[in-house]
Amino acid sequence: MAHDDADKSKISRRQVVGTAAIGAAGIAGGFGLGNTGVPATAQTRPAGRAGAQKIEVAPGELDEYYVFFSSGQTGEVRIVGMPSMRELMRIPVFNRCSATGWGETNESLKILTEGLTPETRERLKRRLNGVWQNGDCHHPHMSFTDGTYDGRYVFINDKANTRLARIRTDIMKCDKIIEIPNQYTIHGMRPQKYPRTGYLFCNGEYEIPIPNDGKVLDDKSKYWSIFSAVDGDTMKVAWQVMVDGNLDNTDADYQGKYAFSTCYNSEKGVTLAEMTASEQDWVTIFNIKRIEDAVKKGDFKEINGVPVIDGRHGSPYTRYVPVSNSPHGMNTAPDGIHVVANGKLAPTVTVMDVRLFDQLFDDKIKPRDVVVAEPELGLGPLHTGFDNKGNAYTTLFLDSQVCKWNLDLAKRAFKGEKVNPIVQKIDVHYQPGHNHASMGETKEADGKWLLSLNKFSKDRFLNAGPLKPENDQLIDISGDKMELVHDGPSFAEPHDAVIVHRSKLEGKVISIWKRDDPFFADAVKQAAADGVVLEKDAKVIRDGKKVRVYMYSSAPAIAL
Ligand code: K7E
Repeated sequence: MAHDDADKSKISRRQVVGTAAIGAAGIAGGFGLGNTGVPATAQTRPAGRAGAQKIEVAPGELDEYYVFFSSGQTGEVRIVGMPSMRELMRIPVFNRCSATGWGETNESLKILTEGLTPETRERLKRRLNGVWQNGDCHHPHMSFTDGTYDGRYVFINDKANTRLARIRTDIMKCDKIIEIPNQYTIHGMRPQKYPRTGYLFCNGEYEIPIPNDGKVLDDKSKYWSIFSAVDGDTMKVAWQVMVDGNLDNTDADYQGKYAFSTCYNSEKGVTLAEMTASEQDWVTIFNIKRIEDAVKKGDFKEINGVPVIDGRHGSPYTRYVPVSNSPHGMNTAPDGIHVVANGKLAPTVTVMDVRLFDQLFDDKIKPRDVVVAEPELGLGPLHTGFDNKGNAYTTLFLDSQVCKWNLDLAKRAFKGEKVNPIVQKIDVHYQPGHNHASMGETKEADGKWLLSLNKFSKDRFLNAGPLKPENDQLIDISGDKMELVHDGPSFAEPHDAVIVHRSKLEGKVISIWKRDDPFFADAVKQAAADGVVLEKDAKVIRDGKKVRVYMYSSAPAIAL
């Protein structure tokens, strides 16, 4: 903990890295080994569990929080109890699950195919059994009402095949999947927080020709990115905005007026050198009211059944705020005022004040005038979480640290006062992407726990082969100092999670299926047509080349 001032007596992992890197033996032994041959992590780890809050959940006790994790290329959503960090359930979405039949049953195949574009359905019909075989889940988010979780749905993106899925939280099953036309990939995805969800904002990260009908293949001046708003109730695309640059992550305000996305490659380059040439890229701000009015008055082009609005530079519907090169995470603070764009290639994060956005859209101020702080935190700032005391927690990917900093101090420093906004840095193991504070993405942030989702572990778990587990580390943030209290291995690659207090789901998650649940509606309809009473008939119906078997089971007996 080299940067933890109170902890100077302990051996720094950074010092150990420096020593080990000198000799080949050190390199062969990995950077976790110092002179003693004991993993550095074992030396720096506190002997007993630190932190003021209890993490043990005794037999018979329940966790206080649900954590909904994405899973990267695994294509599913996972439910973990916090603080015990026990995995409770997996929800198959874009993957095939032989334990539950997802991707095999008629019900799941219908959900996996009915929301695809006609072109994709046609394409998949001829191969791949009619469905995509994978997905890439980055961003799970719960629906909101009035700035906090309402326990209705969890939404998850598929970056690989440009899909958005909805999970019903009463049964913890996916009930809708749609493919979004006119864009390629959905990366950043966030729900509207106010008045409710409402919209799901989906960033089309990669630029493509619009429409992408195969006519344009190599003229990059005809390639654009798309920002989509999907109606979470109907799961239909409400509108899209064509913008400059590659959209990365997104978030929404607590007033229901604006959404905003980080953007890289403002250069419109195609090689790495071209894409990172400029000192600055930008945050694109979307004016929801103006866009809705544009849809009403017809200021759009309809492409593949969706109103597409021109939001490129000079448009009344967007504003572009310059920030340092290639910003990544986009996080609105629970105070409802501050929005943080995380630097990625720059060591800074940029803080904007949403109360200034009206004036920006009315051209009374310049884009950079909405910036109220820009603290330098360390190398590779990716994502920021928040407590309820005005502090922010930013992951530093290259430094492998979480940096705790204070919003108010950062604003004062930006105005020229000699104050240091950095409160504390803590080592995490290693390479953190997202982090999350308990309820920290809502107005009800409670400042109790922080999860650091680290993309890499070494020496933290029993060796299970060359592919190391990732490491989701639990940090107690209830006191003045962050304390690491638990290491949790996880399989590829969660990226992101949301931490939902269990009270948000109490009484909402059912234990027994209702007989008339729409999930089974087709089977119930077919049974009625076959003259079968589902609860008591055991019958085989032969219908041409199809055979339908009806049976019930009441353990240990099976009806047929
Ligand atoms: Cu930073 Cu796709 Cu949210 Cu990964 S993204 S870390």
